[in-house]
Amino acid sequence: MPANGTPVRRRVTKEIPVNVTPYDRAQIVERAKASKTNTPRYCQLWTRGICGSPSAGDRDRDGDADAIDGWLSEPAKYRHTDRNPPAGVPVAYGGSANGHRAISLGGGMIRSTDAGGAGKVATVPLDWPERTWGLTYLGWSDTCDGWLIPTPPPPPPPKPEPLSREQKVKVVRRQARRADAAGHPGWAARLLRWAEQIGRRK
Ligand SMILES: [Ca+2]
Repeated sequence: MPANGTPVRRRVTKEIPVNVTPYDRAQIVERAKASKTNTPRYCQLWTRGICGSPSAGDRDRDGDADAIDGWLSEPAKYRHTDRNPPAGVPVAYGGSANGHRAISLGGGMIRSTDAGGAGKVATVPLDWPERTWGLTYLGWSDTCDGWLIPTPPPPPPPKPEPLSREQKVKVVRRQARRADAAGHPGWAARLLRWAEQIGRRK
């Protein structure tokens, strides 16, 4: 506290909060695979429903909140144009009035509305909407309608194997040698007795 008694205030630069989807990438893959039917032509509604994202609104003011609006709503830094989308993110296609959106399953496959016929969700290759509907692949995004899709938490590290009796004896003997070398013969003797005790344990 400074001499005048006023507490020091630290200026903290806060990160701009980012909205996050309620499902992570792994959960989105599971949700997409579990979905079998869709309202025909409502690919954007289905995609954002799988991700748990809000509507992107009608960004280009053509009267529809569609896949094109969804793609336009993704922040530039979260858009990628490569053809290797990871699993659990939206992919987008242009080249028609409404465009198309689907969910990447990874490995070049997507889960797409109307791909099994009108109203039927199916798993097809990434270029299927291009070959079948004449669309153009635009890319994939880390976000869905601007909400960041979290990656699943890493698995907990494996628990270390418990030491065997022989290993414990070795560890304590080593500690005893170190204690002796460091000029603590009494402590070294106690450690050696302890090592003997461990060695005798059944
Ligand atoms: Ca629109």
